[in-house]
Amino acid sequence: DDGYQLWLKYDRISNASLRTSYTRSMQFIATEGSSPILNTATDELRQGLKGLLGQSIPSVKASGNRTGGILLRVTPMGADVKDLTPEGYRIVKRQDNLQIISQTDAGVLYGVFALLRQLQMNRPLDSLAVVSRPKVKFRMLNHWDNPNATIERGYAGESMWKWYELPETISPRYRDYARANASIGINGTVLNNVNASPRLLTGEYLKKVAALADVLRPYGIKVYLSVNFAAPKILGGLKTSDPLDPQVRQWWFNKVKEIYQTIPDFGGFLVKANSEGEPGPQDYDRTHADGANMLDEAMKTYPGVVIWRAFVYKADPNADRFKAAFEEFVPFDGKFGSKVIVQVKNGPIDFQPREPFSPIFGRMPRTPLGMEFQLTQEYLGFATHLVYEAPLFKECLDADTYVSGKGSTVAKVIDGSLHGYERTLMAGVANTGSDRNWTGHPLAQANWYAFGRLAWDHSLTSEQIAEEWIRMSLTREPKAVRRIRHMLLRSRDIYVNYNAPMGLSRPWAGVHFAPEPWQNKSPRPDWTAVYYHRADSIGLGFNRTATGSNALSQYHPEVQKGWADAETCPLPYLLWFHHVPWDKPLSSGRNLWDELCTHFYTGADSVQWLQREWAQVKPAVDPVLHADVAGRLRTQYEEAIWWRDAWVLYLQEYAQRPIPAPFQKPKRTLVDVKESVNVYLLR
Ligand code: BDP
Repeated sequence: DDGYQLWLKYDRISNASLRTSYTRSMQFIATEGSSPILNTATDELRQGLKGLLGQSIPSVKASGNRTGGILLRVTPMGADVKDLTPEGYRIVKRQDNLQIISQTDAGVLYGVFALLRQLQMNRPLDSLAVVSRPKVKFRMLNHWDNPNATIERGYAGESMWKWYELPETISPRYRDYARANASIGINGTVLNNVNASPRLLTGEYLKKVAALADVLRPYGIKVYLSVNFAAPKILGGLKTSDPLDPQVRQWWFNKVKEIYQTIPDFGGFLVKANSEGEPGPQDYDRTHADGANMLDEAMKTYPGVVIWRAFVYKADPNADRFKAAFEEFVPFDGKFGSKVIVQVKNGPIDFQPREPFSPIFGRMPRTPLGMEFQLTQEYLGFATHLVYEAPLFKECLDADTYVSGKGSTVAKVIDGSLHGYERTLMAGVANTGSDRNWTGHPLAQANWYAFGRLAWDHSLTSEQIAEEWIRMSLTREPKAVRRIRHMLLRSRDIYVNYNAPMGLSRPWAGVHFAPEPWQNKSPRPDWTAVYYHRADSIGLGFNRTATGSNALSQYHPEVQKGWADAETCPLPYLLWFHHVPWDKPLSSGRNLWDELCTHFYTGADSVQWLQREWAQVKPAVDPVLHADVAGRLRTQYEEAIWWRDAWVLYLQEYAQRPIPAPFQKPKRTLVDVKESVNVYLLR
């Protein structure tokens, strides 16, 4: 297996008695009614059962009086569905049939995948009954794919979308992509980069988008587009893109109409405006609300939504970038139109290996806020480092904002339960590409999987999700499952330890990969590395308390309490909020310098532990895949040492302290490391 089938392998269940007992209850599939999505559900169930049970199960129109089969039923009302939301499902055993029931066709499809998942996990028959409803309404991938097939921050090959071949040629991969997403409950996909080419909005490209929408529709997935705010000027030839200009408004109105004529169930727009050089309403002295509300109005009579990103920060040399998005957005709470969702990155800076949650969560009670996570490993070692991201996502979702008292978690903001948002959204910046195994690093498939599962139900644990993914994708051998699960669960902390421990962040310049903590030249201070760590002869870290930038004040007082005092601030967040003297004793019993070194060294050493564990599971996983991951782990180890050496040698110049025992001094000098990084940075 080359990884192409992801978690949809459906290998025959090896336990013969379990297979027999499943088969006895799965003599036929009866689908009540017919529609593209219901047909998909039936086909998926047949295909899955064929693999798992090793025999073809007939599908029939109605069960009649037969028993021992599976019924797929859509019923908009009634006792079976009244506790469900539209996409939710119920699996029950009744009159000797297993029934999958939902208010909608899509719900039945999700129920089918849930049943198949349980079979793949070899769960006993009597535990198959479940009820499930998605906690979030819009569960979508954001592709940062460009029309020229490159992917911004993509590490798994080129774009999957063959724009030059569309709409005439439909790659079979599109359907396989749809299956994978539907199987984990993803129901939307933004096809193109947030740094949006206006090309996608042309009539020619809308036909191509429509062709993709046709493939995704039977899987319950809608397409969305990122739009360039200057499109009225660039495409429409207007003199302005001012959101209050009547001609501009008319242009968008016409464009939306054209889109819906081409794609009747179009999902909506995603907008990056006035961020990192992209055009936006502020170019005309208008606000984010003015911009979003113009699109909101154009969308009024259509089903789509307007997703407006809050990823903004100005080129102000004296500002703390941490505070920027909050300052620009929170004053507009309640000012956005009825179709708008504001999409916020999980942390205040930018997808760092560990960030505190964005202070915006909980502070805009009258504006639906969506979550943006990044699956692609822009700051997590690209495709050579193993980082299972579920613990990162959970850390943010489980964080307590305290805005309505204890227990006001970010998850409750996002699922709408805290502030009564109806439009709820979780987005993941995709890690997929044209690589045969979809994600470059074979184990990075787990991040795509985990994102979908958490968008559906954020109360699942990282452990549960890892277990599912491993058993469906890699092996069912219990010892190997346990080892790999442990590897996945530890991987993110291992990476943080050698890359950005204790609240360090962004030690990069342009390429977000090679270590450059010394990087201090850029047109903007907040695009240097030294801006973030602030190393000097006294200590390290960014003072964001009241004596510094006071970014902490953006959080609820209870949250501030946890982080405001350097004596009690948990070590993983210490340098996010404090400038700490090198010799300061910490709760660990070590001083700052020694503690940092411990993280860098043990982090890098732990990659050898990953290698050893992986070697142990060799008999239980596919040999080609095993060799692939083993190779990547070797590279990861080299690079972890590279990171460790870069950090300790660079910081040592400020700290002026020896490497503490038992750790050995790096074999190279700082000059050596800088040279190796320069080679890496050559075009
Ligand atoms: C940063 C990426 C940049 C993206 C930007 C964004 O470096 O490529 O365009 O985020 O999210 O992380 O808009």
